[in-house]
Amino acid sequence: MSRRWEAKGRIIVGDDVPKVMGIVNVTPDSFSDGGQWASADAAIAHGLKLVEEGADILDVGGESTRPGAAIVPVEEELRRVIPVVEALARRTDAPISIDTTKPEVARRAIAAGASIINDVSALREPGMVEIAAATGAGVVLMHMRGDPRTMQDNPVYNDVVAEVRAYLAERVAWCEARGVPRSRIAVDPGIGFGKTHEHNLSLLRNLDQFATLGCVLLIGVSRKGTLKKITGRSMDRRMPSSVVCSLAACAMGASVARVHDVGPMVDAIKVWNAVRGWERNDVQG
Ligand code: 9MG
Repeated sequence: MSRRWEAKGRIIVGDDVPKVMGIVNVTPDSFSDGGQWASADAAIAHGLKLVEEGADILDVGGESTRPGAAIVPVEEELRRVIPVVEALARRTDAPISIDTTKPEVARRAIAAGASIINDVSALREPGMVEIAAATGAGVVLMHMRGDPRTMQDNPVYNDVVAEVRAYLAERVAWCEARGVPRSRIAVDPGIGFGKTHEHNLSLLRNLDQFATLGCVLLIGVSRKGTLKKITGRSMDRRMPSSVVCSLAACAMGASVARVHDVGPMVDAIKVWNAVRGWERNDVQG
């Protein structure tokens, strides 16, 4: 497993200590915290609080990716995220990731101070890979079957682990051929994106198989429906299961955990590191 991930010349992951990516949704309809941080001021305050709690990276998104979510026009997405990225880049040293599938949003967010593109469609939109190559941004390539409107309509795989792995391998090679080196790429199997509960569990049980892709592995399970299947808990009571599942993923090779509950996740990593005799290091810059 490569433990190195760079973005705009800065090392985001440079050691074996898992990093915490805090979620800043600037959306009225996100599946887990929709509406709570929808105004720019609220989202900025929330992002700063996550940094205080120990977030290594902030992931700012203006379009919900929950199952069935509506597409947001580019102007509206820009209106939501750019002031938030600008303010957070000014007020914190934490690397900022823009969660978008739209090249224009990525371009403007990077100009406003973001250094990572978190793209649930793995840079498939025309123009996106060129922006990543030209700006030196880090990227997250996530696997998704279909799109958020349709992805949970009876997803079928013969071998979910092999198929998701092959897709990510193909996307990594495709990006490399277009000027985005492997050291700037993180891969993500996309828990909950066009997968049943059994598919999600198979992926989580076999995270070691993604290690051979030679990229940092990022995992996002926070508050997801697959945790409800296991615990029966409603959204507002999924913090403990989110932390445990994210930590289990880190123990199986993930280097970055994308989470809502940054403080509890940071504590979990500190305890895990203490138990194994390590200290939690900060992002090197
Ligand atoms: C935006 N978004 C929602 N869930 C996600 C996940 O699991 N991974 C990544 N990379 N992005 C996500």
